Amino acid sequence: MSPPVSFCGLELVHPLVNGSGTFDAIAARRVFGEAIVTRFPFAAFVSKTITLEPRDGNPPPRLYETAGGLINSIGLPNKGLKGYLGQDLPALDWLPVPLITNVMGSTAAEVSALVEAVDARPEVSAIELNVSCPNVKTGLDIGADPAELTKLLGDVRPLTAKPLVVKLTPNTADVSLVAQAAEAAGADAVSLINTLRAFAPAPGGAGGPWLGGGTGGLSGPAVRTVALAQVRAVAARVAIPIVGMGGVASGRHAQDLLEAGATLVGIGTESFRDPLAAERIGRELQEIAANGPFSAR
Ligand code: RRO
Repeated sequence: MSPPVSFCGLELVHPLVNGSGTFDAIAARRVFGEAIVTRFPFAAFVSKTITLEPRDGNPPPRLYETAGGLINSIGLPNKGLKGYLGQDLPALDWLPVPLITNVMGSTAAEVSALVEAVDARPEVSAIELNVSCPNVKTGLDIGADPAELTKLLGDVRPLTAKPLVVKLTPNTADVSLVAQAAEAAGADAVSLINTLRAFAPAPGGAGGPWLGGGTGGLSGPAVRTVALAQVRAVAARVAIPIVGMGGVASGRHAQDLLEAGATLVGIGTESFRDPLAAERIGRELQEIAANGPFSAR
C-alpha cells in the first residue's frame, strides 16, 4: 500500500482518487458486486458533476477518439440536486472511502443552493466546485477569470465548513493566477486539469462538428504533459493542496504529478479502459517508492 495521505483534514489511505465523471461507483457496484466494496480502487470517491435541475446532457455523438486522447461532450447529464440527494446518496451508502460531491451552477445563486444542500448531508466529506461553466452574462468560463472566481467564492465559501476544492479549467491564459485567486478566496484545495477544449471534425468534410454538443474536452495521454506544466505552475504559486490529474495511466505518471507538487492524483480516462486501473497504478506507485525513481519507467 502507498502511504496514507492527509488531505484537507481527511485521512486517505493512499493518494489516488478518480477524476469527476470518469468512474460510476453505483454502476460499478451493480457490475462487480461486493468485490468493488472490498477492492475499491480510489482513496476518495468524487461524484459526477451535479446541477440544481436535472439535465439530459448533449445529443449524441458524445465521444470522439483522437491520437492519444478522447474528446467528450457529455453535457452534464444528471438527476439534479433532488435526485442526487434522494437516489444517489442512498445508493452510495456502502462506499468504503470519503465522498467528495462535485457541483456546478451557472449563477452564484445556483452554486450557493447546491453547496448549502450538499453541506447539510453528513455522507458528503468535501465539496468540489466545477467552475468550467460559462458565466451567463459574459459567456466566459467562471474558472477562466480570477475576478469572477473571487466573486463566486465570496458568496459560496461562507456556506460550508466542509473542505471546498475548486476544480480548475486549463482553458485560461494563466491557470496559476486563477489558483491564487481561489486560495485567497478561501478554497481549501484546487484540482486540475479539467479537459482541454477541442474540436472533432465530422467525417466527410464541410467543417461541421462530429460531436452533438459542438466542441468537447480532450483528456487522456495527449494532455499529460499539459497537466504536469499546469500543476507545476500552480504549485509554485499556492500553499493549499493540489489534486493533479491529466492522462495518468501508470504509477510513473502518478509519481510525476506528485513530484510536480500534487498531494493527490486523479485517474480519469484510463478508468474507461480498465475500471480497476487505479489498483494497478497504486501498485506501481508503491514499487517506485520501494525501488527508487528509475524503477517502473
Ligand atoms: O459533462 C461534461 O461534458 C463534462 C464536464 Br461537466 C466537465 O467538467 N469536463 C468534461 O470534460 N466534460
